[in-house]
Amino acid sequence: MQFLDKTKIVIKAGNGGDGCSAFHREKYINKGGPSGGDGGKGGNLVFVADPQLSTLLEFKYQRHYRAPNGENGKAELQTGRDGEDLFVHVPIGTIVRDVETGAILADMSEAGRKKVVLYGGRGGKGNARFATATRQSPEFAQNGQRNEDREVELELKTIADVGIIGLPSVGKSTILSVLTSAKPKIAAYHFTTLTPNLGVASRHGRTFVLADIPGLIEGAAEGAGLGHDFLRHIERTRILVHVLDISGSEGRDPLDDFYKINNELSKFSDTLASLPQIVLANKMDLPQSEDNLERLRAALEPQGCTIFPVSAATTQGFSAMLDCVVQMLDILPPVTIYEEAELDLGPQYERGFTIHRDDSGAYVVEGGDIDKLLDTTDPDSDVSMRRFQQHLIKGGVISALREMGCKEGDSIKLGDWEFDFVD
Ligand SMILES: Nc1nc2c(ncn2[C@@H]2O[C@H](COP(=O)(O)OP(=O)(O)OP(=O)(O)O)[C@@H](O)[C@H]2O)c(=O)[nH]1
Ligand SMILES: [Mg+2]
Repeated sequence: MQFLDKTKIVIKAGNGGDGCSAFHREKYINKGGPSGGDGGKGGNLVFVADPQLSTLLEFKYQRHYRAPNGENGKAELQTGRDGEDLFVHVPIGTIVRDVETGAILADMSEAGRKKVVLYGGRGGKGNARFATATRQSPEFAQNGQRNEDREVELELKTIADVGIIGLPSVGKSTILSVLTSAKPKIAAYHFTTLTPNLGVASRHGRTFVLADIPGLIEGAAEGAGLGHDFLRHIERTRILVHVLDISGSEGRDPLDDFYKINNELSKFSDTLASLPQIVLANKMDLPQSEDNLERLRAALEPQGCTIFPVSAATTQGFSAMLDCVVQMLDILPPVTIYEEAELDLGPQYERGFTIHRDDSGAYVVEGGDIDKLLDTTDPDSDVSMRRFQQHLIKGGVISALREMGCKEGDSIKLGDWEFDFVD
């Protein structure tokens, strides 16, 4: 099975549909009242935490997610249809981060949760809306609000109560299979487990989720073995179960193993290093295990470490460990959920504008006032363009240009538009 736990995609909410500029027509009536309908709202971009999914793999193949635009308004006061919301399904535990700002937009940690991450643009008003007592035939309509592509990073950080860690082949997956109904691959070679496995355990009617990850080896932080990338999947657990091959069946000293793994944990993150840990001395059915257990106890128990001797092969010793885990979960804080940034409600125009001259000598006018004006101007309509000019005058842009020495025929740039200054 392929697996992917970090990737970037591009998302966009739908644009608002443009308002329509039209006049009511009827036989024998030359020009009726303004009848242009409003544009529809653009679709929202919504993330959904889907329990059916366990990898971000599909996002490697489809990278663009754009919600449909609102329909333009039509004649006879017909409002354009709203764009439908686009639902992007992600595995539980996926964090959505804005690439440009690094802000967390969503933490999809609860099954079934829906979160609007980008709002669709509002539709433009049709010319019918602009009719007033003195302006009975407005020929302009408003453009819908435009949205832009945004790049977001998806990161899957599994949510589980208990993380199972240890060197390869110490029996982590076997233990998961003993405690839960999960059927992970188990074999007598290293790195049998290649991606995280989840399972649900229960004890006296209480249930909790266990995550079994690939084996770690010394130097994982520097990329040895499968590296330490999978450790992110146990950063959001509440207890670590550290599994040791207490028989030393592969010729290692279990106490050495214990220190090696903890060393790798601290290299990865403080979060991991400070999680409460219990030790499972596994493979107690094999020779040498009693002696090694004695030594382990003598070394670690004085430091406050709790050790449970078990055998996954004979399934013995797990009751005491399960009781302990359940008791600990009762008092430990819940799994970390990340704080989400304030929602982006589409373009929010800041007030004001600035003018500077570019290399070609053109006067470049920029700022929220200008963006808003450009977004709501329809360049194909004379009346809309006249309103645009009036706003430039009323808003002080023209006089500011004059003050900067702008003369008849000089070039002015507003967004994508370029024109000559006419005084
Ligand atoms: N004798 C004995 N063998 C065990 C015990 N637990 C696991 N094993 C064996 O140890 C080998 C490795 O078990 P896994 O559960 O695949 O080990 P793992 O820690 O998940 O290994 P990786 O996924 O490679 O990191 C298998 O051959 C198991 O049958 C045990 O309690 N006693
Ligand atoms: Mg395994």
